[in-house]
Amino acid sequence: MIALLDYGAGNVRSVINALERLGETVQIVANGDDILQADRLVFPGVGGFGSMMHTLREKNFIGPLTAYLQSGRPFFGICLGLQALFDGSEEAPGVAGLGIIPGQVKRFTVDLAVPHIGWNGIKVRQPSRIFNGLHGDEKFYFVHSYHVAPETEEWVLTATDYGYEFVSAIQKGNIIATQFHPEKSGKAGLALLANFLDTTREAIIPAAGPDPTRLAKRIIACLDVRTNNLGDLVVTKGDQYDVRENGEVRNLGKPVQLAGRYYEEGADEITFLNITAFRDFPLKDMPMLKVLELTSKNVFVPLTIGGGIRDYKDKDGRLWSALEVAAEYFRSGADKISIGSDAVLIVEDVLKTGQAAGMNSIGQIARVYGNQAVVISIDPRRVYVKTPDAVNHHVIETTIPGPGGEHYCWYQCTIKGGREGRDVDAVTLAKVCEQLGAGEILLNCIDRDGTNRGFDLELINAVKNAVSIPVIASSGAGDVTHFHEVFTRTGAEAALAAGIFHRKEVSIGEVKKYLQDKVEIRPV
Ligand code: 1PR
Repeated sequence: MIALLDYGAGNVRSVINALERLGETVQIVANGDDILQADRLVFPGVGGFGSMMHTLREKNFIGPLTAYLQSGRPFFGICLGLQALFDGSEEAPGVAGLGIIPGQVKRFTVDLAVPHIGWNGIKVRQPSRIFNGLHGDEKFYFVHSYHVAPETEEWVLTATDYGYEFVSAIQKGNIIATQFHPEKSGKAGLALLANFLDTTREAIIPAAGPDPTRLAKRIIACLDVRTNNLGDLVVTKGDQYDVRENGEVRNLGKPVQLAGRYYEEGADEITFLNITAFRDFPLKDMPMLKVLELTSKNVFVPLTIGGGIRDYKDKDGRLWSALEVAAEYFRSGADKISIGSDAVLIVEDVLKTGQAAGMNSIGQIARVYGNQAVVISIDPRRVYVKTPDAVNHHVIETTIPGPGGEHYCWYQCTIKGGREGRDVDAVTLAKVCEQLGAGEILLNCIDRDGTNRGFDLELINAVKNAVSIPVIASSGAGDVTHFHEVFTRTGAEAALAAGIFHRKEVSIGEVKKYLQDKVEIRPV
């Protein structure tokens, strides 16, 4: 039995799944006494530092937690569960942390995308049992905008490079805490957690060690999901967003099985898009929640879910906020949610009124679950114009002339799965969403979707140059060289593909094999 401290702010499902996979029974801490009685305690932190400390105080957990930490019993903190051990954080000035390790939590000051999202390495500074069986060159999944800065080196367990070196794990006696998420770090992460659970294992320093460590470019498998004519939930795939063939919805497999296959093949993340949720209430019958629950039991890399995240009135007249819809997804195992149509409507509002409605879904969800949990999925298509000032939008000069020989175009955002074009361009949308609190952009392209012609590099560069959050390039991958192209000719942090993986034309392993030694990746 292992105790898990859940202060109700986010996705603890994946930590529970990882611990259960390792044969543990997990008891969720309900009160201070449960903490005091625990033999081993895991603390996965999510959300913001201020709200975390506030909730711990409100629930009267601070005293028991401090007593537990001073007792010498095994403790594993993850992400904010590491940051909580420090004196305070720039994220919430004036809010005291637990003060177990002297030092502060600081925001990244780097010329790189923040949050730091993805798979990065570790440089081991001390022997620890958690490294048993690791080579030392494994990568782990990070997602954070703040990092810890201890006053002394004494308890630094690992360091990682992102613009500069920061502390990525600490160990003080039996207290171990990592900035990265072992529960989302595939087999290496599970091995590390298994080592923590078995306190009899020997403390070692792994043989290899990268210096500097490098953030990997991510390869993401995307599953567009909807119900087919028979009422079954299937993975489908469109051709420029048209998912029907001879009147039938294309059926490329079952969501849970396909996600499992991509995990085994080495996908760095998996994204589910519920593509018809704009018209159906996404929580009705809850099939996607079931898909997430089942997938997250076997897939230990980050899961994103999109489709229908907006305020909604159900058939009984009950109003569901976008935050409530997202909360259901997080509870079922999602690590990030993606917002498509609603983001366009929010940005239209901002552009019209000069400010966002206080209750907008992007800001609301980011406040509770953290910016990194909010992805904006953009569905743009090219609109050609004759001159750069023909429209009041972000126009680019293009090397792919339009049907009338035009050398300029802008990228029009659409809603409802490409069915409705709106008067907002993709660059403006990305910029405004970043200001509203989004942590990442999933940049699709209707012109390229399903065509196998490669990514639209001009679109990706235009958006990437306008924002400082990570951009996931999507749509059009047709062979391994397209991944190399997108990573060397744009600044995209990740590349997403669907059709080539579903149709088994190229496997994720083959993509990674091709990129190995050319681009930093997480080896399979
Ligand atoms: O608007 O918040 O309800 O979210 C709906 C979500 O569903 C959006 O993220 C939108 O992109 C997605 N969506 C809606 N309709 C479709 C469709 O295809 N008819 N899928 C759709 C979008 C695009 C990619 C695809 C890549 C890679 N699919 O996700 O996987 O283009 O494909 P490829 O590698 O085969 O070229 P909301």
